[in-house]
Amino acid sequence: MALDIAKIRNIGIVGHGGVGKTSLVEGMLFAAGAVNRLGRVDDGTTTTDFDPDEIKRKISLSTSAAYCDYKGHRLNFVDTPGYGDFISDARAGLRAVGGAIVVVDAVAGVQVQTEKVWKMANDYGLPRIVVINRMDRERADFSRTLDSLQRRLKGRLCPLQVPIGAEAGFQGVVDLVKMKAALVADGKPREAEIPGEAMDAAKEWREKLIEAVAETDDDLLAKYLEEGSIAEGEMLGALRRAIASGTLVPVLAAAATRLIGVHPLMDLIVEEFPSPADVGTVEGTDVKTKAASTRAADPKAPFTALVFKTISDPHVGKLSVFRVYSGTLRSDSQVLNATRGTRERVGHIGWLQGKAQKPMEALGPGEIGVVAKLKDTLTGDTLCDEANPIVLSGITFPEPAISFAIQPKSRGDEDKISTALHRMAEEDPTLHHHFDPETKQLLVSGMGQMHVEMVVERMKRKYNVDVLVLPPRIPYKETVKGRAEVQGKYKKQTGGRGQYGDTWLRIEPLTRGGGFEFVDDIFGGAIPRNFIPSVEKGVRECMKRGIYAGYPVVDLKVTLYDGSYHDVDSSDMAFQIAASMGLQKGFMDARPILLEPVMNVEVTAPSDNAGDVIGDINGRRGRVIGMEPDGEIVAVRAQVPMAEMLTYESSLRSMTGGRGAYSMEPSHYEEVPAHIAEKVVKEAKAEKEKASH
Ligand SMILES: Nc1nc2c(ncn2[C@@H]2O[C@H](COP(=O)(O)OP(=O)(O)O)[C@@H](O)[C@H]2O)c(=O)[nH]1
Ligand SMILES: [Mg+2]
Repeated sequence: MALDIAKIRNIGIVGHGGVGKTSLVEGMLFAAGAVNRLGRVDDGTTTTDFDPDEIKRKISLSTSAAYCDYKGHRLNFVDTPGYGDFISDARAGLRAVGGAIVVVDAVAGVQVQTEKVWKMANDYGLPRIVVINRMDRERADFSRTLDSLQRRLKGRLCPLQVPIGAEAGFQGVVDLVKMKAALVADGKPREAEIPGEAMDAAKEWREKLIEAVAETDDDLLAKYLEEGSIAEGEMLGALRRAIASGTLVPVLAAAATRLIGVHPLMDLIVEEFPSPADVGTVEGTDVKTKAASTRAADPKAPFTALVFKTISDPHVGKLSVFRVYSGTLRSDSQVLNATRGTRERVGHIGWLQGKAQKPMEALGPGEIGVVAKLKDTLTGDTLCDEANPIVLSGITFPEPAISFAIQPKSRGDEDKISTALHRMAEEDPTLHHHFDPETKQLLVSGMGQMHVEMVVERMKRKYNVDVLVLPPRIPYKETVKGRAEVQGKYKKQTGGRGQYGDTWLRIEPLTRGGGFEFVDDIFGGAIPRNFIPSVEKGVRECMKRGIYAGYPVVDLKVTLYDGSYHDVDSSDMAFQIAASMGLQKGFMDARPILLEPVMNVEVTAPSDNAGDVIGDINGRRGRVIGMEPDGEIVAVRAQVPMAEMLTYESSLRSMTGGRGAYSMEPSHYEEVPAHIAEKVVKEAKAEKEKASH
């Protein structure tokens, strides 16, 4: 028996790291009786922070799912990480839900990632509830936090509650709709009359709430202005519509670890958040016709689901966590991965409670489920009925911001590393890795230093390989600015048959990005036709190895315009060597230079730090190309040489007190200033000497 769609609520819990999201989920699970002990982040006992890395660090690193039944409703929670390096998991989590709970800290107020997740929720058009949590802390302040919310987040935010008591004396909240106090005693909710000291604030804020609700509805506003009040029933109806459509965002107060404000939050979710049935249909692209198509949230419709999280474990294997949009998925069946066009066998399916699975026979629309061991399925893929293929819009992940080179500590571990990285990348779409043939390094790229460090730790713990992390070698390139004409001649006469090749080469630069051009300008058979490809090959191989500092040569035109040969001693090999000798000499005569990769960098930082951020970029030989203020956050776009960005993460962190974030991607190559090129060449020579000893 599948769940009643109208009774399902899928909720994403998002916000800056450390504000109490995981604790709030735990509180709700406990309040609903889904767990019989209230787990604590600090003890590593919560349902949704079950990974050993999360327990060790006491922070969420990855999206996880849990559920409870409350007042006849199924609440599916998607708990997301709040730290910058892992925030794209929150975006993926929000893709699958019908509403978001945005948690903020009652002391810190709006933080960098709060603004990010707010934008994500906007992108998906999600209704949301803001919870001001940790109200029991010293210096917790509801109205100041509300102020920062209203100033920095776009939308109509309005308290639905006011707190009773403050800091350690925080006891509960006044429900401004019912005008009753919601307290907790021994973890159980208790309704009471509004205590005298909270009465004035309650009356004042109720008036503001009515005004805010009236403003969401023109007819209601007219009535309110005329009569000075609105009937309870009308007001509730308008409030419901405003919350469901996101035109009004209610603000609540809570102390998750003390279970204060937890029941009222669940009540609000049940009463005001839309069910998957309210949303009705999901849109996608019909695979056969390529036209837009929809699927209804109906258990009898063709099956459609989206995978929003992949968990990979060396023991359990791969788990795909998905949200069903239409139809019914049965265990032991077969589905189509419409994104990849492959068939997948579905074995056991079930609900997820943190790391635990509850096996189910069938899962219907609106449900969040898990399936093990799909072959080709990754996060963002659509699973559907084979006869009715449809692709839902996927999930986009940002490009990596930082790369490190990794090296096995013990020789022979290369295969293990590659298996581990492959597995981890399945689970984490923001983790990339590739072998760079130019620098001969295995590069691991991620969203930040902490992300890459995590990957390395996980490799050790889960896959039993120890690696060294090195800064990546900068993939410099070499070219020339001048021209030269040289002779490359190779002649050897030792014993039997000799070697003879003789070439004259003209070396010239091409424009940036021009690559390589080889021109055969031999007339009159100075070199026989059949040896000319050998000359080109000699030139190409020499370019690949590099001449000036051992980096590949680009943007070069080489013209073979003369030479000579020997009837017996000339050979392919002799001409290859001759050409290579010629190029090596001519290249150095033609004013060689180094080119370096320049990155497009985007930094977001608190506006107060804008001056420091820009000064620092200039100090890194960077060019600021744009600046966009966005509330109290400023986005700076710049181009900076890659070589100057290796230490950026820690500088940005100390400049902005951890509130800055950045991303970068390669833009183009530019000439390295002479004094820096000199150093790079020197280092390359030293390295070469070392290697040859
Ligand atoms: N005083 C107090 N501490 C809390 C509350 N909620 C969470 N915490 C603590 O805040 C820290 C971060 O909580 P966590 O749930 O991991 O936050 P998340 O990163 O947003 O998931 C932990 O040490 C929690 O025990 C609360 O309501 N009051
Ligand atoms: Mg958490």
